[in-house]
Amino acid sequence: MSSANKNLSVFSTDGLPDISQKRFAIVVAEWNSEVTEALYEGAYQTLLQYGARAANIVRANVPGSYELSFGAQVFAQKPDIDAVIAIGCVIQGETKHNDYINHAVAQGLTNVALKYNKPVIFGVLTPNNQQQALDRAGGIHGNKGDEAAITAIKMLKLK
Ligand code: RBF
Repeated sequence: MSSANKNLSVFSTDGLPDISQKRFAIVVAEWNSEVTEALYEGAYQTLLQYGARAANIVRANVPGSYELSFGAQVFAQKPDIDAVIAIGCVIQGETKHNDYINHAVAQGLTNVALKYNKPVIFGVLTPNNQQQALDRAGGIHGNKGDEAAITAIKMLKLK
């Protein structure tokens, strides 16, 4: 397993840009909310930690991860939004719903980023079970929400 024994929230933060004037949208799926709330907190606090202003961070909820693409598009098309972070958690079940949702949201978020020429970050966990999700939402493998925020900041530097 690629993430075994790694704290995924250890990342290089050298040379991050000034984001004090940047505006962020965080779109959060309500499914598996124990996980997605923890991811959101990680993303939100990390943006603040690296210089974003609270007034420049907007949040919107969508019912499930499948709806993240549309939610991301609503914000990406706004001229005053610089980057969008999509937060979700799709847990594998007995059927293949997770495959369909994961592929759709990955493709959908990519499409939104390319259409609006803005960073749209894939902060979606795709675990086999709840424990794997919790391990990556503030547990032994760090918080992927933190990483999503850092990724957004790094992508703004690229732009
Ligand atoms: N949404 C999630 O964000 N995470 C899930 O684990 C999840 N599991 C689902 C399982 C099934 C069988 C279905 C039908 C939907 C699931 N959804 C899940 C909701 C999905 O993202 C979306 O909100 C709904 O399909 C409505 O478009």
